[in-house]
Amino acid sequence: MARMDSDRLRQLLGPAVRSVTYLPETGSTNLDAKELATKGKELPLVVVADHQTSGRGRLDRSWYSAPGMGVQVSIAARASAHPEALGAVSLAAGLATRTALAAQGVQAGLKWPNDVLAGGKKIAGCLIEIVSTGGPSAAFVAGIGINANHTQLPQEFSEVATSALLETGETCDREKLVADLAKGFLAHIERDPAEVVDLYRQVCDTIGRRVTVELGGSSVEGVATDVDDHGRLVLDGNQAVYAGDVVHLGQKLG
Ligand code: BT5
Repeated sequence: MARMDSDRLRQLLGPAVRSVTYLPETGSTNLDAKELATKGKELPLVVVADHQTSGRGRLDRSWYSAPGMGVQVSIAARASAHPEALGAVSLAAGLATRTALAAQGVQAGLKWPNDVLAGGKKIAGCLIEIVSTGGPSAAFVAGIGINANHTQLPQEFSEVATSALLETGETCDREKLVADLAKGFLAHIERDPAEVVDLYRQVCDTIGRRVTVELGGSSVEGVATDVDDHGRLVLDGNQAVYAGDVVHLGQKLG
């Protein structure tokens, strides 16, 4: 298995991150980061693994990783005390992933809230979880999985998923990808949440499309007209959706 160079990773991450935990293999980096944060480890902290045996998606779904191929990273940090900060955290994870992939030659788009798609296929996903550590503002873990150097993906989602290597034909630099992502994400969460939402609106591929949003048992359909200051998706100009799985039903409307 190709292992990340953890010394290089630490060097690229620099002093903005208080602690970096590199693991050749773990169950879930989100669980590891939550445990470290709950035990009072100084934030922000980063946990990176070359492989996850129980990688988690949203709503108890699972996240697939192939040993030494992907990027599995979790960043535990504290959100600002601003009421809109947590919505912006979710958008910031997608934004930072998109930018870090661009530095590896992958032009990706964002499906609300933070699925990262290349050529319409999922290349990365984000899972944000709140952690109770006390203190003046919420602590959270942002877990991001990126299909980096996979030469193929399991048949069950090969039609709907891709990797950086499959998109560019080049092996991507996983240590740099992690460092760019973590530093970009931490810079975003220092910003005014309204600024993050503005940046997000400029690159969100969902705005302007007819969509279905699956809400766990029910679904709504409409035209995604905006993302509001809380990071919610606005349908038809008047219905704000907090969470859900979006399906893009067509091209962007003029
Ligand atoms: C996500 O969930 O997209 C969030 C994934 C977050 C994974 C990271 S890895 C580091 C950290 N530690 C963790 O344990 N988790 C985080 P969701 O939107 O629910 O998408 C999950 C669905 O995507 C699955 O049900 C599959 O259909 C599909 N899927 C699973 N693995 C995939 C992969 N590697 N690439 C593309 N699609 C995948």
